[in-house]
Amino acid sequence: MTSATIPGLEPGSAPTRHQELLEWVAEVARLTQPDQVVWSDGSDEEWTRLTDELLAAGTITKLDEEKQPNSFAANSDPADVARVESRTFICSKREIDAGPTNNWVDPTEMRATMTELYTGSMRGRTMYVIPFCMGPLGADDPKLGVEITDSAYVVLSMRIMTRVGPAVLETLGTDKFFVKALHSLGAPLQPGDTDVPWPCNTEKYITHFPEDREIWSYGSGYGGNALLGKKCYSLRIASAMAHDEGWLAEHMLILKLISPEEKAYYIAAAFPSACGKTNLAMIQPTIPGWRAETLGDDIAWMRFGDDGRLYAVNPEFGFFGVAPGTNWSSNPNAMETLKQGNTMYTNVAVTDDKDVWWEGLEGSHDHLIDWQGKDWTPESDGPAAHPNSRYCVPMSQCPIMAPEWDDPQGVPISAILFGGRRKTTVPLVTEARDWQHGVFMGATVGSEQTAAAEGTVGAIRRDPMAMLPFLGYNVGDYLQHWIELGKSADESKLPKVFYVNWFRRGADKRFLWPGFGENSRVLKWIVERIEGTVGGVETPVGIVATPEALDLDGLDVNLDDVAEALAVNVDEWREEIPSIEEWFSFVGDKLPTGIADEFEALKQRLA
Ligand code: SAT
Ligand code: MN
Repeated sequence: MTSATIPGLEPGSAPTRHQELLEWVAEVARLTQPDQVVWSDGSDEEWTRLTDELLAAGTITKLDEEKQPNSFAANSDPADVARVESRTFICSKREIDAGPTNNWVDPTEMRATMTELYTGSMRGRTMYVIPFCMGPLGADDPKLGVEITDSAYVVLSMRIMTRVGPAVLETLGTDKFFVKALHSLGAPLQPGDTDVPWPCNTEKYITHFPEDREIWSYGSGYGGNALLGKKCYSLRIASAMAHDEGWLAEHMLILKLISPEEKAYYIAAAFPSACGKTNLAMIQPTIPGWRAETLGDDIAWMRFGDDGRLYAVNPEFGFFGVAPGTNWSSNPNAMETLKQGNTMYTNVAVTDDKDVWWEGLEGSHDHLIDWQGKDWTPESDGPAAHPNSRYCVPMSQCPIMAPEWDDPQGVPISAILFGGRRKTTVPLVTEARDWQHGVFMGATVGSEQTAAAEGTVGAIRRDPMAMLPFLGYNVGDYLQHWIELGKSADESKLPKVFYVNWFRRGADKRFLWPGFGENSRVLKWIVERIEGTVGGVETPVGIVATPEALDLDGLDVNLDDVAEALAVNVDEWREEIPSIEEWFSFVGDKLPTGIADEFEALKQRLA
């Protein structure tokens, strides 16, 4: 088929006059050779048409309309269930600019390899063109993108996760810049072939060209590999943009905490995966009079406002949350969000009456259809839901969404929290002495590996600012960028930085701190530190709360446990030194002097 004969490519048929976009769409269609080109408009009609198609293809199951209105459950290929870090590439022109934490291939070589893979890769399929915007469309400098994909599941998920629809094309006009995000499942169909429910390819590439602000993805249909507005654009490409333009693209939730005096504090927090980021984003405080609202659970874009404060915007439009462990007690607000419907679940289990279930959800079932579409009973071997099964749901449905979540101005951040999952050593909450010390804390974020990720369970993986898999450039340059932003700002207006660890355990392996909603007690201490109304103790690692300074009213907890959760044990910290040393030598020559200085000072304080 020549491009002239691909339906949807006829001159004048596209809903835009943006020349560069039209040329790119035609070029990709000539390369990938789809049966037709369809421009996505994000409409309800499109949602119905595509969900009907995926129902017929066996990709998704319609859930019970009463229990899960307008919602569906998809099962992926069992080999396509998560982001693939080993197949994720930062193809900067120079290898040094990708840094030691990323896979790098020369961009010319990568483009050649992938161009070959894309040749004819959409045969027998529809090529969708999805104009989208990360962050509010009304921003001064809206961050636009266009994803081309041959997956209807991606079209549906992008409608939930990003701002789509005719207003995006309008904003694009005839010449506005946009990020080109190309995605193909790599599963062409020959005439007469029958399709599989979840097409993908065993060969996968998740590739970024940071200087060109382009994303090329091939072979996977799942999550961050395929919904290119999320980690690919809003973290990897955006972090490179942010470095050049003087702002921050971070793997952070945004939380609004409201005191009994009705004063609002905005908090951004970065944690590696499996540390309860979504639960904290939707926390229900247990202390009387305190309330919380949310603005986001995964990504924050932060820039200084005219008043010198750091303002955060969530670029996303939906939640793509891990299902297992989510329930009415760990995260009632997520459960309420899902109850509203309009949700695309992936790799959860489905009950006989077409509701969803996953490990950790209330209720038990004698029979389920598991994430691989097989019969499941409590006697079955594996879990019913995949550990990385997800819900994809519009953010606007969350009952505690802060009204200002969609404000292009963003919200002024008072505190930045870093944290990880640590059984020992790291206190429940530590305040950084100043910005540079806070950047050092972020640079050394470490978390014990859980079973859900690659690597040895229990080993500590260093994950700077929880950005390890999401940096679009050299980690040393990234840390330097953080330091410089702090230097350029009015120190008194900078957010205070804290390090939290909800996961410390006693000698008998018990958690020392109850976590979940009770974490509001730690948040209260943080707010009081911001206000300067509460004390803390200077320790070699920073300013730590005392049990007396924490509001423990009504909490059924052993005071010794709290003291142990807050303890700074110098011997444990000395043991921490070699592991930080190893991480910094991996970062290499680009480790900022400021960070090396902080490390030296810490060693001296521990000596
Ligand atoms: O698959 S995603 O990258 O979107 C989610 C995650 O891994 O955090
Ligand atoms: Mn994330």
